[in-house]
Amino acid sequence: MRIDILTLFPEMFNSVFSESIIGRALKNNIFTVNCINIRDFSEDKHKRVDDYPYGGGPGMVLKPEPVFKAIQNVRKENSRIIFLTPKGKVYNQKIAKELSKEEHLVLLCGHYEGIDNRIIENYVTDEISIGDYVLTGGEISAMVLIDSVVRLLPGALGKKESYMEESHYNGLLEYPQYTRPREFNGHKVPDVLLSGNHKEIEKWRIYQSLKYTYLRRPDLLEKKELTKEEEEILSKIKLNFSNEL
Ligand code: 4GY
Repeated sequence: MRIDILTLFPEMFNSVFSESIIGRALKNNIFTVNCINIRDFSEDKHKRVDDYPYGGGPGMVLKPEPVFKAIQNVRKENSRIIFLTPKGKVYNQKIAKELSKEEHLVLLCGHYEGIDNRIIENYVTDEISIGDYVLTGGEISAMVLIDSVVRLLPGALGKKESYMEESHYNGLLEYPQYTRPREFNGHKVPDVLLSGNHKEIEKWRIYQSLKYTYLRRPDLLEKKELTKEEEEILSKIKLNFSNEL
């Protein structure tokens, strides 16, 4: 996969690509990335990229010409040209999986009051929101998207880092994790995890996943098809915990 980032603040991405799992995936050629400064495509001698909004109002708008030129400079036949905006489709793991199968992502990061809408209407293929809040620019959203997509690329995660989506917990909240010591500040690790009884451990984990999902994200249970065993466990959870909803 190739990722091109169009931004006014390319330096913001330095730490993402030098540190951690994403940095390692880059070093291992799991993907390639290129940060392009939209200002490099400014037409005038003062390198201006913003202007006053037609119709009045506060703030400034990113001019269309430098953004268009930046897009033309990187776009290929099959590029997804993604604008990060609170007006976009709300991002989730399903979209991350879909994007991880693409050959080329172009991430367009806006600033000020936004980008001239003619760019969005005519040259952007996807508008994506990472959640219902407003940031000062699209860079952090682009980082969220990159992190969540790159970890799905073949070879990005080590064996020990393999991800939950692979298992049948898919679509449920994760069960709780514990490590040594067995007792910490008087708080003990659940006995079943020390029992060595793999069947019981598996049952406990399913129970925990279903319980957390029922209490915190019941909307996820609506979407998911449960096995007969899971349905049985869930009905017991409902009897025990409906008072905590
Ligand atoms: N929420 N999801 C988001 C955002 C900042 C003005 C357009 C979000 O994705 N991006 O808040 N972006 C704005 C800032 C220009 C982008």
